[in-house]
Amino acid sequence: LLMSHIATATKVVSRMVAKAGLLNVLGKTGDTNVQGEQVTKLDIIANDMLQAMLDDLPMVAATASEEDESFVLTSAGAMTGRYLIAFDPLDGSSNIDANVSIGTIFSVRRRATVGTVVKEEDFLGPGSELVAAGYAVYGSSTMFVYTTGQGVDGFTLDPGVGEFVLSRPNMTLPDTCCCFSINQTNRNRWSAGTRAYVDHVLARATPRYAKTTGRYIGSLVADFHRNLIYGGIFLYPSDSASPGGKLRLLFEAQPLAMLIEQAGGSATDGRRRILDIVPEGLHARAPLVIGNTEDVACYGELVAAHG
Ligand code: AHM
Ligand code: MG
Repeated sequence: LLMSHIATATKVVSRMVAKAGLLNVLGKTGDTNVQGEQVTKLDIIANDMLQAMLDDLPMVAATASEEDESFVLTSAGAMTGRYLIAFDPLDGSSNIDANVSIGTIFSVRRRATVGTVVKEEDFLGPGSELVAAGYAVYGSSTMFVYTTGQGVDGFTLDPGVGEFVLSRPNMTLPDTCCCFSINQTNRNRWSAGTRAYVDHVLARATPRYAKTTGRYIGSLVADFHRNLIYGGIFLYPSDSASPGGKLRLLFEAQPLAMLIEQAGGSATDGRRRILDIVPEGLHARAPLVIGNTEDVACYGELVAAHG
């Protein structure tokens, strides 16, 4: 029931994204969010839609969003609900106005005690405690991909009937590093270890990287989805401008780390497994290195050697 409510919300967001150019919902609102980023009109629409779909579910106690400073109690389940939902309602929002793929990322956590008022700390467990995670990607088709800890399944939205149809059962990473994804304009801000790894890949001198190709969309969810299908590695490392990383631990890194591990891959911050990191706050950030285990490990070795 919970998955179907989240999936329904993503169907509505998918329709809004598809019609955005016709409905005067492109562009920015003029506000900045808790992250200090420009808020787009579709960010708000997607945020409101997810919150509304989860508000009347007695099993959900509260939701937390990348767009909101604090968590929000639901009307139906604030005291009794067993689950806490965290989401990035519209990831990749800088790409919206250019019709480039964007998406929604979510995670589900079971709270320790039911029947008490939800506290922020209830959200701040390691990702290893998640009971489900997933995303929708609004691309050339809309896909809904999720895990409940027993593998990863992908569903394609059939717009004719308005239903998600199982199109990629049991998704697993192919064992090739097809795609290499990093924003290389940040190079002069990287650590020596990150530069060493990027140079190693770009040299294409080892069998592993001989056929690797660079791919970077700038929508994490779309970059992740492509790499899950083709194999590869995505990196948003710490750099001198963002020493703690740019991406959000709760709203982006944790759910995608659960998915990648379920698909046979790994996610680290360069040194630690993402799912072991305890967030310091709802909007905590983390460096993210995610993809095939062999490649994530290779990055870790070069960071350990060079810093
Ligand atoms: P957001 O669109 O939810 O704010 O997410 C941040 C985005 C990610 O989707 C993407 O991976 C990253 O920021 C791109 O950052 P950059 O433009 O610095 O390469
Ligand atoms: Mg995001």
